[in-house]
Amino acid sequence: MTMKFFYSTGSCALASHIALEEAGADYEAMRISLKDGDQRKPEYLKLNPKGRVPVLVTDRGVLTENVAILAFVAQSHPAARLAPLDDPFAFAKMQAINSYLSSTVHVSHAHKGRGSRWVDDPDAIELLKKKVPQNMGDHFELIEREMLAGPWVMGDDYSVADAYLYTLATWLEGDSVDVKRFPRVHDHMNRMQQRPAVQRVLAAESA
Ligand SMILES: N[C@@H](CCC(=O)N[C@@H](CS)C(=O)NCC(=O)O)C(=O)O
Repeated sequence: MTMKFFYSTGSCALASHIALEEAGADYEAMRISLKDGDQRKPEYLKLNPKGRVPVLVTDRGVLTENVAILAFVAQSHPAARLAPLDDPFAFAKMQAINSYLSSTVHVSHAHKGRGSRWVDDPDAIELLKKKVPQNMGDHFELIEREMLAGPWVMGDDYSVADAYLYTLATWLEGDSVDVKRFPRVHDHMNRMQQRPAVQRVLAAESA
């Protein structure tokens, strides 16, 4: 069965989109517009009651959450070698990084545009926004120092964690953080942009 992959341009779904493309997966990309509120339409909420992207519809059912989709894509396409599949410890290390990106870095970024998830007071929303450059800067300092073995996140072998790190690194500029502060992350972004699968996905998402 051809899987259906729901994404929105400029969103965190880019990570899973790149992984699907790198895997050579049999999937159809379905674009929705977060700006137009497609994620809150009844048909979409039937797929993902959380009202978020990404969503991957498989022959076994629906998957949400980048961390889950990335692991599923890597494990169901072993020939693409997108994760250390034979090494439980290395796989867990990769998942630790993916979880940090999802639960900490992404959440700090969301304080810029989605502050009303946490507070109602307009002054408090502004204060959340104000803190974004510092938080994102702090997170990427840690990533630069501790989580990017180089040349890829896991060292010599490319993995789905590279797609995820790249996706969140593309948000830095909009969060008023200069990526050049982090030479290894900057170098990683440039290397990602040279990968044919990444170029195909970026072209498809911006078409
Ligand atoms: N932890 C989730 C986060 C998903 C998420 O927040 N997606 C955002 C786009 S980056 C979204 O769909 N936002 C729509 C909304 O908040 O209405 C994941 O990594 O899949």
